[in-house]
Amino acid sequence: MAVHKNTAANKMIYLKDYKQPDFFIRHTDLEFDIRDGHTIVTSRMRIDRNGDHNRPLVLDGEDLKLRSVFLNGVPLNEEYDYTVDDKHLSFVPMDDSFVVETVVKIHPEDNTELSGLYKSGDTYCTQCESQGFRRITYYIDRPDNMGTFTTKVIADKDAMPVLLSNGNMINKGETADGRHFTIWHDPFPKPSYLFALVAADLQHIEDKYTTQSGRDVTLRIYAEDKDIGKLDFAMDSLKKSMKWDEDVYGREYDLDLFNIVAVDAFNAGAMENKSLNIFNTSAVLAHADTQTDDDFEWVRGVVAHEYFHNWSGNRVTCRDWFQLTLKEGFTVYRDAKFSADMGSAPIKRIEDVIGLRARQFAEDAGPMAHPIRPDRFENIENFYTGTVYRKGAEIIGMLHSLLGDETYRAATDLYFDRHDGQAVTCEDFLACMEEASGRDLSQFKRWYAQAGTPRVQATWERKENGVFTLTLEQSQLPSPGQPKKKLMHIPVKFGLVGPNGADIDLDGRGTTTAVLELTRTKQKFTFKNIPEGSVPSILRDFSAPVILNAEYTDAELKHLMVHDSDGFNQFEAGNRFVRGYVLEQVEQAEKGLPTNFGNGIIDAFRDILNHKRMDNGLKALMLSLPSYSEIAQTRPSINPEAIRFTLMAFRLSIARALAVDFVAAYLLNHDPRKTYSMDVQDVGQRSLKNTALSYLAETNVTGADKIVFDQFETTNNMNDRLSAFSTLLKMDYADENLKDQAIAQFYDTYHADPLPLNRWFSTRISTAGFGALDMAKMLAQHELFDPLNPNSASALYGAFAGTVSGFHRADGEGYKFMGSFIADIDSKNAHTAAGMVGTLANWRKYAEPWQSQQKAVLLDLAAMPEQSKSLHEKLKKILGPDYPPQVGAHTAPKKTFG
Ligand code: HT7
Ligand code: ZN
Repeated sequence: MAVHKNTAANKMIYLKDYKQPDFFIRHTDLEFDIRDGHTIVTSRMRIDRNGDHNRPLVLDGEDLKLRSVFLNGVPLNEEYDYTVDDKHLSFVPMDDSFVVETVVKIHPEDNTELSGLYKSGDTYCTQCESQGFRRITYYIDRPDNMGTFTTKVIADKDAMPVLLSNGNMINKGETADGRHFTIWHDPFPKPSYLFALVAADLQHIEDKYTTQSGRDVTLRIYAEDKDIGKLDFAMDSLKKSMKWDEDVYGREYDLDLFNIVAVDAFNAGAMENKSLNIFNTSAVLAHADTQTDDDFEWVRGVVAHEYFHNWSGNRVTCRDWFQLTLKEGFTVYRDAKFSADMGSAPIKRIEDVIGLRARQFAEDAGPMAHPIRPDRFENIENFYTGTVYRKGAEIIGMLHSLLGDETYRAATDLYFDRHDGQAVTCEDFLACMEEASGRDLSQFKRWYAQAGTPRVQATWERKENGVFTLTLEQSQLPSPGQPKKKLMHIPVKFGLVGPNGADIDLDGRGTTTAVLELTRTKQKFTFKNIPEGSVPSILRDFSAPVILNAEYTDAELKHLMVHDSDGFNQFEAGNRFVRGYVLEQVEQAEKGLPTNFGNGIIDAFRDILNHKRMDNGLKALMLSLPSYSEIAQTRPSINPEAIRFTLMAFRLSIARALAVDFVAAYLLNHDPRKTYSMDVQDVGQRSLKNTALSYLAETNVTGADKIVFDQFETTNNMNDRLSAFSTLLKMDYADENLKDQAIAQFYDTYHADPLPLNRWFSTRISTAGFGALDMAKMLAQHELFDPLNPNSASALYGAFAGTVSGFHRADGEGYKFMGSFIADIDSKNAHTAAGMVGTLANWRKYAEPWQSQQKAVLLDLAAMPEQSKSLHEKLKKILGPDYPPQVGAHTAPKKTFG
């Protein structure tokens, strides 16, 4: 049954209060007896006192039915020997080393939180990060308590032929009553959050990898029988990741077996449990018939990410949850570089920066802003954020830029070697960076403690004698709890693009990109012998997570768009150019004045489309408009309707003006007979072709709907099918019969396959325009919609939140619809509820009536008599001073234990 938490009991936890655990659990023998309707978990823990004290042993536990406790083999009695409440089991041990055995009963079948041991369909699986292990058995459930584990899993042989846990299988057999068991031993001491177990009826594919030192590793990926043909890409990605980590970081895999298991119901993308990664099916299944190019890239990235955690996270783990970015920021950085090496580096970088700006910058500018290493939290589950992950990765990238390739590698070698087997802090990581480089990083460390996005203003001056002076100036707005900001250490990669389009030698020694270090409020950088007409390319490769303001002329931006050798800045020049035009027009629309886009921007788009040397993938990115979120962030008071209208009008004027060019680009790049591959050129070609098609569909060119429908019907891959499906449903001028046919055909083909079915849900909502709310309401009643499955919930409600004309309706009904979902789901899956409430986080930035309507929904949620800890903490932050004081002072009904 779902658990309602007592919000009044929420307690703030501070980094400064960190103390080592009073006891360490050195080894744990676990036994899981999985029965229909319940599981009995027996745990024998070998425990040592840490230091000289007589404080009690306090074990964490949640939703457990305690059956018995033994100390050194002697049963303990609740009345005299131990105390137990709904969070802890504790007693005072006399010995310095002792053995505790507990037996508990749990109900995985009723676990809708998907934390601890739960069932995804017929598969039993676990999710223990960050505090799920305490929902399996009593334990010192914190990352600095590391020990070895031996795990016995007993279950019905026919229903669950596959029984897995961490490490190596050391025994298996049958029980006297005809069931079967396996026993696993993991020799690497680990925290409980890395524990995993799977009991299921699954099939697998198998491969082998020989490590650089010559050890053979068996690789297996498990999935339901129906999905077994969709695992090859993940296996290939795994092998490539293993090789890449050896080549680039010198890190080798350390066990004989590496398992991945795919499950349908999962609260995140995947989990890096030691040698038994558990994956959301959306992050492992990849097939041309059912997944898009983006899905394939997501699979490649997540497989790599979880594999890389074996070193950045598992072998070297976090001392406490405040240090989460130590493993997550670092690992995101590692997986991003891997993906860049496997595909197109500039495109990967551009996509990551688009994502960073849309989500992390918005988070950093709102009530949820926090440093990459927060110094306080109520519930760590709320800190798996864009800031900890994505901004955390940017900070590692900046260190890499400052240290250079060789020194960065020496520093990571030092970190892994020095801290192997330990639970450490961000300071430990930075100490290795300092030691290997001999640099003082004390100012740089502020990136770990300071929230918010710094701004950099760039101005420049050219003198007739060829001297070029760049002035950089930094500033930062206050963020919640941090009214005054300190100066940051910002690496700014810089180049000059000469009048002929070639990079200028900046120092007479062939340097074309320099890393300028901005550490003071204002600094000048001077370059000599710079030819007239050279254009500065600032913040190449987006070398720091900052907002760069630079007063470029349109001509300078066009020069960079066409010639910059840095792919990111080539994109950025186009983006800056378009953003300028869009913002001007949004201001017009806000005042109720007509919009007008002029010819300059149309010509720029034509130049991009017809550019002879530009990569197709880059063209497609440059032809897409800035997102709603990107524009919204720049507005002092957000009027969603003005932004939506402007973006729509802008797309339409481009589509009309360049209709002929888009037809040509489509025909040139559309080849329905081509075999599907994830080759970079092919991905770029599909991307450009589908962008052209979507523009084309905005016009009433005769027969455009037939072209789109034809692609939908005849293509050999989901990428093009879904793109055509979405384009067709959005078309104002399409034959309604064609739309109905496509909707029915898509559903008939994929309704039994949850991942493409989710696309059917989300696409119908995102293409419904002003009908988005009615569509979402209708689909929420669909028999195949499952709000308890996070993928399904996000396909419907996540897609709905992205619809400006549905979610941000002027009558507030969109917000109410979201609010009632959050209220319903919170008692069943707090993770989903707390995630969805983020869609209302920036309510204060909205103009009226949107602001009051969002606030009303938030206040209703805050007034609920019971909220999960996660939702409660978020509501308090989001509402800030408007959080009603009486709420949260209530006491939830006391849970009866046992
Ligand atoms: N380290 C993993 C985090 C994770 C997680 C966190 C909260 C709730 C559910 C979760 N599932 C996995 C994923 C990763 O970053 O690799
Ligand atoms: Zn991770």
